[in-house]
Amino acid sequence: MGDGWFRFGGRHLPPPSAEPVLTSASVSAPALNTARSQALFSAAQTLMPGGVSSPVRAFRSVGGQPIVFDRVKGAYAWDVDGNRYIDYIGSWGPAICGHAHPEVIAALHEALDKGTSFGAPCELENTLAAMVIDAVPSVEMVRFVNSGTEACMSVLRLMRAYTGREKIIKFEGCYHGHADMFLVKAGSGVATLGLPDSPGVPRSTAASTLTAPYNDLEAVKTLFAENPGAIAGVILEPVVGNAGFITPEPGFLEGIREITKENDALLVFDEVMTGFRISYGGAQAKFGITPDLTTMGKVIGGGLPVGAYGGRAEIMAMVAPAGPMYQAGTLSGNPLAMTAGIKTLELLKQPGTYERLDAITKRLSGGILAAAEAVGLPICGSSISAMFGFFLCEGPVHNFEEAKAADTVRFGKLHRAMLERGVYLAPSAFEAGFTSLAHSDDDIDTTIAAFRDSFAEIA
Ligand code: HOZ
Repeated sequence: MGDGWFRFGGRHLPPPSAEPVLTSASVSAPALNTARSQALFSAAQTLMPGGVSSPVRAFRSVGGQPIVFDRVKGAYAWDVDGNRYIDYIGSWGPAICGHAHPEVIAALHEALDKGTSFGAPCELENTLAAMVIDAVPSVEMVRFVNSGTEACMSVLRLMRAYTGREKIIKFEGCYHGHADMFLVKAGSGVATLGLPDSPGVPRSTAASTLTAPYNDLEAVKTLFAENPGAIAGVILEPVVGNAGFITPEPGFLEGIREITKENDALLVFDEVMTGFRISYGGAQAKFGITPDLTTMGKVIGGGLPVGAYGGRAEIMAMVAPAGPMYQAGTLSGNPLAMTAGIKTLELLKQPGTYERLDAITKRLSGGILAAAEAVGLPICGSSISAMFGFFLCEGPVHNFEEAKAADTVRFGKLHRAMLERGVYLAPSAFEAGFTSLAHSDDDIDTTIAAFRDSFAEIA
């Protein structure tokens, strides 16, 4: 279903250097001065576990030390040593309009003067809720939370409350945040670090989470047959972005919809990554499959911490105070996050947005493929709208097992080679790439040229 191609304290630190702009790609890359990044990261490691606030960004699976960012704007990130990178992570998804979009920043300045958090209803919640309901087919009512993890753990409670059943099915390699019941064969950082399922998760909790390979309808049917009347529902990434980028096979999403209906179970699309990225209405609008419930995050917060879950009004009526299923949050629906989300969705709604995202991402992904093939490197990958990915293997890749067979050691070398040429890719073979409206044609060309030289270097 893809679009065609396979495939520390830091008390004494050096001052930032002048700004070398690493835009042009040449086979031998200019040496990257990251002295201040390294000093800061050494300091960070004495202050925070692994030196980071979230694992993947520690560069553990690609080698080398992480780059410490100073600022971001448009398609670019600048590190503390003054190096500029074309950024294909976009804060892991939110920056679809480009980092620090001037209209988002202006709206935030205005909102800031009214206060940072009300802990009381605010009109902006109505506005963003109405926009989400209008855009996302499955969503008739929505609850705002503060992260994708919160959205997914809340939706799971709702699945159980509504059905009176405890078990759920998730797919191997899919990542639905770090709540206990989802840390079973999980993607993202768990896959990146090659961790077994996390210590600290009660065995009894993990036992309620059944898993199946992605794109395998028969495995899902078998789980339902083996657990009659016990499965509350199925949760999945309709396009996987946390096991690398894996697309649903034709008929897979349709099949899951049918199986869940047949078993009176709920279907949940985790659209934390795909929501407002694959299309304005998310993957469900793109593929025409309507789940019962949807989780969101990233783009709907416009770069501020937000998550949301929503779905059929009858199910959402279970959520407190309308119903008995408890879920709450001090900062939920805060005016700054709502403001950034509203402005971001307004920008995305403008004509031509998704056509542009689709065109540049296709060109980028096609260019990556061709560059690898030109030097005889096995590669497979694809793109949908503003989301892309590739695996260094023959492919195609349909599930997590196949994704894990790709060459992750070579990916680490590629990551470093790209960094030295001024391109910042996700520091993991198990994360999707993200483009934005701020990426220019020149940025895409420069990136493809950097891939060409990097592949030549590592082949
Ligand atoms: N959950 C994100 C990746 N899918 C965050 C990664 C990080 O910042 O470590």
